[in-house]
Amino acid sequence: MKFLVKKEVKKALEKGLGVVALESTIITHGMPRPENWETALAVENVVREEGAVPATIAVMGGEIKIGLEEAQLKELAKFKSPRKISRQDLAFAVSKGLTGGTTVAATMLLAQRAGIGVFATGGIGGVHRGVENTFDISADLEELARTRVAVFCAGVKSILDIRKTLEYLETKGVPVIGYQTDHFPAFFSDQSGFFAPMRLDGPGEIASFIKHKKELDLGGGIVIACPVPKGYGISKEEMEKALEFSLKEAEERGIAGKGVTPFLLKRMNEHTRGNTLRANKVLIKNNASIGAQVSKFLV
Ligand code: PSU
Ligand code: MN
Repeated sequence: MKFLVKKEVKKALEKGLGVVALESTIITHGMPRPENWETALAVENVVREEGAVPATIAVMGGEIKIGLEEAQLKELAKFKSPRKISRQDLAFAVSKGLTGGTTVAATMLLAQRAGIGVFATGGIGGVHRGVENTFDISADLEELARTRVAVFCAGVKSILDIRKTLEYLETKGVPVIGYQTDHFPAFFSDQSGFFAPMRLDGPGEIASFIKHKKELDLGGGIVIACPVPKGYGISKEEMEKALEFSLKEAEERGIAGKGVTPFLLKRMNEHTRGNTLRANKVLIKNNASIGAQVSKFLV
């Protein structure tokens, strides 16, 4: 098996510099072309601007890559039918020499193996609406319960059942922190109608929290929920309307399993005439920036 850590990332880890892991399903399945490639590159640059080193994680030709060169990032963004690789798919992708984006779950576990403790993404997976019929609960939640990585995200996608997702995380003992907010954000909008169980207000506070959690040897991850920057969110009404249409379509077309999230994201973007994509691009950069600031406090 090839587990390849990019030179720049390896050096940074050896020197104890800040490193931020980035997921790649958002590139392969979360955004249309060419925005996927532009955003992937922009997010890496944001991390660099904050003085940390980005490590986009993916599987290419069956090789696990911790950090991609620019050309590889482009290749992944343009790849014809990339896989969506979660924990369940990892051994299959490696053994068959496949190429694909790693989900939050797979990226977390690979980051931990590479010694990276900070990870930024758009939104994590969670408990889907209608779970009582589908049993659809993202592997991201189980990974958060078992893998010691701090995940910087914009909360939980509004396409999910947010109440049940928060309950699940509580059951699993995963701390959920609102970053500079009392409210738990809902990805495209800065409020979900639920409070965040905890609130912290700066990179130093987050770093201190991470250090103490480690000292307590609690295991498992942390969700740091950063609201979408002001002016870029979408109103609850617009989102709910688009979601209602999209969910109905998904049901009619019999979309299931790992296809659900990419389908809903795509249709939501079409229904909102690009507003969800616009929000997505801004919020992922914001999360990466906060993650990078915190990573420097941890060294
Ligand atoms: N949020 C986005 N775009 C995405 C995802 C989340 O804005 O593409 C991806 C993440 O990789 C996350 C995955 O881990 O969706 C969850 O998929 P599922 O619900 O099938 O577990
Ligand atoms: Mn699922």
